[in-house]
Amino acid sequence: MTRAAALALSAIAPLHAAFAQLGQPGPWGLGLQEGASPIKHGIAMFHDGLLLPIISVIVVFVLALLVIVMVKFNAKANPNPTRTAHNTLIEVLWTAIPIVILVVIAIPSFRLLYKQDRAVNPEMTVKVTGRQWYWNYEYPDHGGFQFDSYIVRDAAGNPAGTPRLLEVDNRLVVPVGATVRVLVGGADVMHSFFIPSLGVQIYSVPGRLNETWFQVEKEGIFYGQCNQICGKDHAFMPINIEAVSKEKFQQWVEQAKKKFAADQPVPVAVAAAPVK
Ligand SMILES: [Cu+2]
Repeated sequence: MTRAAALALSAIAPLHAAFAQLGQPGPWGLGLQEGASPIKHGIAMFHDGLLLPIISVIVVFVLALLVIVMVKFNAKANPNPTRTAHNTLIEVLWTAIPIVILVVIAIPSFRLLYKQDRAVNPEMTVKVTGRQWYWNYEYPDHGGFQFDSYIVRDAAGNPAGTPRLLEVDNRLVVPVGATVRVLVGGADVMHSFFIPSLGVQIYSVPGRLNETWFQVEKEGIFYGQCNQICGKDHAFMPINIEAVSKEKFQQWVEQAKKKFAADQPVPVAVAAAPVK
């Protein structure tokens, strides 16, 4: 790693700690959120370990060229400019080197994208439906109960002790350590299911079922938000993923089955009409 890249990394590393509050933003936050899933670790490695060093080297190189040109080849220092029009070697180099750099970036990038794309041996599936302006969660492997998840806020934007505009009434509860397949659909317009600390971002598109997965590594609440402009309350449809132990998850499932037994999905045509 170059000195510039090492400097850039050392400046960012301590600030990662500012995000330790379970995936919500913190003061002076810079860089990526602290990760809690294998995909997020892959994304952080890809960014901090590969992209940032490459970008840093290119920035320093281009800046050095600019300074050299300004100092050595200004009108005063160099009154008789050369009339060179071609240099085959340089032209081959400035074509070939960027290609090599892009290939070096592309290979791990595609590897990560394909890893994100399909769950390998998922232990359970949840179905997520984006609606104007809330989320609907369904547990097809646990009897098929489903419920809506709305933002909880007071006049100041957040009830005491909860992060601003990120709290919901019903969380998406999952067991810690389990590979959870997520099927994402849309009921009205496009939304996006986005949980930065788990490395999940997938579009919720009407008439289409998208797939992704996550595996939460520690217990806690992981905050996310809709990430596709979807109407007037786009900013007010947060996502809470609560990772609990397998035993607690089973208890929650039993309670949720009773609690949400009467909940029926809102038909798409009704949901598409203006609500509230
Ligand atoms: Cu939205």
